[in-house]
Amino acid sequence: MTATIDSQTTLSDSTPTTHEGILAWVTEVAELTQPDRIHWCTGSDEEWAELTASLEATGTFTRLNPEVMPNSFHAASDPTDVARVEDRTYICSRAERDAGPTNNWMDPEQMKELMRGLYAGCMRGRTMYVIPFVMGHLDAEKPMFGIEVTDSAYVTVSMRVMARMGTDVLRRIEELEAAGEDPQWVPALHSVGMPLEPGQADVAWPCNDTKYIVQFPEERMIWSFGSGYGGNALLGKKCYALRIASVMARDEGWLAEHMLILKLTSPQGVTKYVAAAFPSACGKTNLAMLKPTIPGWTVEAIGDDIAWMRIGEDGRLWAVNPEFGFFGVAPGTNEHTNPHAMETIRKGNSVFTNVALTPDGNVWWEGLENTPAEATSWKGEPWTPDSDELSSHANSRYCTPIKQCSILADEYDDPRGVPIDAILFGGRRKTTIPLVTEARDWNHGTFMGATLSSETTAAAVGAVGVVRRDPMAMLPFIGYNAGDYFGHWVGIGKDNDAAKLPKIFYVNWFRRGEDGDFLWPGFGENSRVLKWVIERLDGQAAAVETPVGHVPAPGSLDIDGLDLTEEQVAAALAVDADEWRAEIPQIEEWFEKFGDDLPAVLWSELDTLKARLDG
Ligand code: SAT
Ligand code: MN
Repeated sequence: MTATIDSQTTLSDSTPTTHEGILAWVTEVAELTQPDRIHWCTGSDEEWAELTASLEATGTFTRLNPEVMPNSFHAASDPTDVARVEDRTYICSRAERDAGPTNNWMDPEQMKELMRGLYAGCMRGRTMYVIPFVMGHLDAEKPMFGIEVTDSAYVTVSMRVMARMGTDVLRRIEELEAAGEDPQWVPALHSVGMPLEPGQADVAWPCNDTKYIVQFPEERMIWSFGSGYGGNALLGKKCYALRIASVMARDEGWLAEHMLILKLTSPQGVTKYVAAAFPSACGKTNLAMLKPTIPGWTVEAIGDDIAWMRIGEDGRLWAVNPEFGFFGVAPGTNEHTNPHAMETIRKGNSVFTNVALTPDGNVWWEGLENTPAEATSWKGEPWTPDSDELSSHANSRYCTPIKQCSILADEYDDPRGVPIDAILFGGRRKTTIPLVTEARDWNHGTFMGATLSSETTAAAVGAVGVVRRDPMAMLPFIGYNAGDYFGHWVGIGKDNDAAKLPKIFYVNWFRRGEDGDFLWPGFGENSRVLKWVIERLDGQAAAVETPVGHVPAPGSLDIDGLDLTEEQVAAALAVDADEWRAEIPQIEEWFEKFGDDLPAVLWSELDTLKARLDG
């Protein structure tokens, strides 16, 4: 064993905690993984400066020109480590049925044995960083703590952007314990899986061909090995705030969802809060920071990826964003598609991964303005606009502090969150799904969510553009049996006052016409759809009933000043019975996967849909 807690004062410059459980776990991990050094993260600016400097020294980071992008860094991953690895992601519940048909499963003890083999000595030659973090607020009623142990400085730096972390978190855990409470914390172990032998030179992006992203739901524990990429390695994000939290939410009666949260204010000053679920790389960040094109409306951002929602004392559904930063898809982000993101990024303090580097020390990606005459591609190769290859990986990312967002709503800082008025489910579909449809009631909305489908994107390794069911945009993130998850959604509707719950809508910005072009301009123009949604809540906007729900009545969607004809709008809103009939067997096949675990009301909803299509 190379490093112990006892010797850590000589190995690390910071003071560890007195918390016995945390100390015991960190010691156990150090004994298994054998790092050269242990560093307890403080979260300070000095620590950031040291870590980013060390990442520059190993070639992982290139510092950007401070004049254009202050305190910011470019990183290029190993070309094989660019996205979430869903086929290497496991829910290791004790019983296989509890992982359900949508997750990979292995017996937890078998998985631990296998991974202990991988972890043995895996941090040799490296520093082990101990990152105390909290998802959500430090002063929440029940703060959601975690301790990530990682051998990656890149992960440590990124975690500082994405989560509240450092000494304050440790102190809060100790304080609660001293007060006689039993603060829970999620142990989250991460290794890139590339030990260094004495004298062996490091590489810019250490990783391992063998990858495992594993959640142990009953133990509320995460083990990740072999990847340095965001969703696989920043364990507070998808692994904790969605997979583990969804299990906690099931047990405790709340919801952990893959949703943005936004605040919308009408010209009359009426404020509403909207949560919206879309699969990865389908525009959540753009919608969260939308700049309305309709006069007098404003959007403020609260979150762009994850919403934790609880029924409040008033019977409404209250949502918080547990994150502290944005981990957005870079390509396509520009002054038109997301001016607020651009403004947020330009303030610096950001990490850019797998985008192109320009000769003047800035970053560039496909879709950004001011195409450079030459650049270095994410693969480190010379690139020009004539190159056959893209300059940036399709899943390249910016990692930026949320507090830099000038349209961040004040409510972001309120641990109670905001009461949600409307939930949107959305996917990326060329056909069939109208621009916007309102559910008849909670169960119908749950049916819409449970049957949500989308064309796959580059956010996960695998084929792109294939239609798959992605229930509530949570397919890769439900930490338990998805049949039970649907039951949990149905239960929220049953156990609460329907009048106080959000209304549910299904949207599709990505429908195309016969010419292959998008039928709807999207981005800022989506404010028109939000306006219709809000007006439906107080019964102001007109709708027509269709077999799949209520769609805007002709003339009720505000297209003032938009370069679209009524026919084009009608095409975006059309409900084509034949297209929907073709969808039925796919939904049946999807539902059959869940056997008896599928709530009966969802079969009833499907029967209702069939009857309405034929009626
Ligand atoms: O998984 S990440 O958080 O890295 C990005 C995504 O897929 O939403
Ligand atoms: Mn996401």
